[in-house]
Amino acid sequence: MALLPILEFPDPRLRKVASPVTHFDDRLRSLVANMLETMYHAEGIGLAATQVNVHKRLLVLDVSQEKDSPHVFVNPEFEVIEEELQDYQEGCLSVPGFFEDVSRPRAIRVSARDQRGEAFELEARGVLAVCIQHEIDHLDGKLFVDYLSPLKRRRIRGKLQKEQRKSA
Ligand code: QAP
Ligand code: CO
Repeated sequence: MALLPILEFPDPRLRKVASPVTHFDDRLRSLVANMLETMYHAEGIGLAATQVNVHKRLLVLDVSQEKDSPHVFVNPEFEVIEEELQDYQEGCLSVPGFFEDVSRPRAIRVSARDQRGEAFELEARGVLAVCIQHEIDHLDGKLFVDYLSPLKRRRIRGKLQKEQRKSA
């Protein structure tokens, strides 16, 4: 297994739209293992392939307290089953150090495949619904900062670019 480098806002590669996974092979399963290792190491609850510069429709998450419930979603799609919005303070491993409220539909039905190609469906609400919507946004080149005011987004971009220049 290996830790993968995580792209940081405003890297333009975070804006790419990912394409569907077509091969459920050992390469995919090894990518899934590395993404889970990277997510746990970074103390995240979700990670999309886009964030590790792989532009395939794949995400991993674990919203459990014990960090013992990894979930893999390949080619995920969702429909809203409760339009009512919930606010949740979101962060992102690609926007380190910043957390802001975002409103999203509070309940969704998700259909996806696992890393073996097996189809499944689930209903999600609470933090799981937030996390799945946040990660699917990544696959479409969207970030949670896109839901903030232009002023907040600009401040975050400025601070992160300054950090990135220091560490470059
Ligand atoms: C998306 O985000 C999410 O800035 C996953 O310093 C976040 O795992 C969904 C993280 C909140 C629902 C609610 C961010 C860790 C992790 C940071 C993450 C940081 C350390 C973010
Ligand atoms: Co994110």
